[in-house]
Amino acid sequence: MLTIYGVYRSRAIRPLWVLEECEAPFTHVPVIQAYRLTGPAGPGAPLNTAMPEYLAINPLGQVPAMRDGALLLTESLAICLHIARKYGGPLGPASDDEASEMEQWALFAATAVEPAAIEILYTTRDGQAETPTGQGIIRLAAEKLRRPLARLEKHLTSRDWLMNRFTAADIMVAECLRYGQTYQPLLADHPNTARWLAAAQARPAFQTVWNRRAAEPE
Ligand SMILES: N[C@@H](CCC(=O)N[C@@H](CS)C(=O)NCC(=O)O)C(=O)O
Repeated sequence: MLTIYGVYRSRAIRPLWVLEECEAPFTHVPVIQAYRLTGPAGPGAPLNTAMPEYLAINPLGQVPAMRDGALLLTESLAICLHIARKYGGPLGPASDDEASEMEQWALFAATAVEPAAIEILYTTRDGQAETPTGQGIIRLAAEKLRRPLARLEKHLTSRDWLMNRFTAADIMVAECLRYGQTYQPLLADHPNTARWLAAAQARPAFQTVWNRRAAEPE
């Protein structure tokens, strides 16, 4: 049985969304980030990323991780690709070319979108979005996203999804872009991308994982 380690309030939500879409059975081990706990090593602390038993699974001390038989993966997008290919049916690639296309979108998500989008998330999360410093950080992050968003916007002009149907590519890019979504001008200037992201997030599988995320303690 496939096992996913990581709470919904983490990048584990990416493969958990893929699994929800493909309705594949799995075991969920809700490992929480140690930095979110006051006493991660204390008695009664929940299973967390700093515990030796989790470091034995991922020495980086980060979630998610995935075990599938003898295979252990510790990168969220690699896990998404694996699940989509092996269990996802149409969510995964139907040919070698589609596999390459999907890998391209995974790398685009991780390198062109996530680093700047997460600056927006962290600045907002830390209550800095309205301060002059925070606004500067967010404007700079939005500028870093200008070309990736222009690329997405053009690509989505005549398409509903990144590939010729909804796939794991949409999940990976949508989840990375979500980090920047709180900054309204970002999507206001990119209507095709806004329409695509809204459609992805309206899917029942996303709504399910999002509600599970909301049910977890902040
Ligand atoms: N590139 C990794 C990043 C994983 C990551 O940063 N996970 C965060 C949670 S979203 C984490 O576990 N942080 C705990 C820590 O860094 O101490 C991936 O995409 O899986």
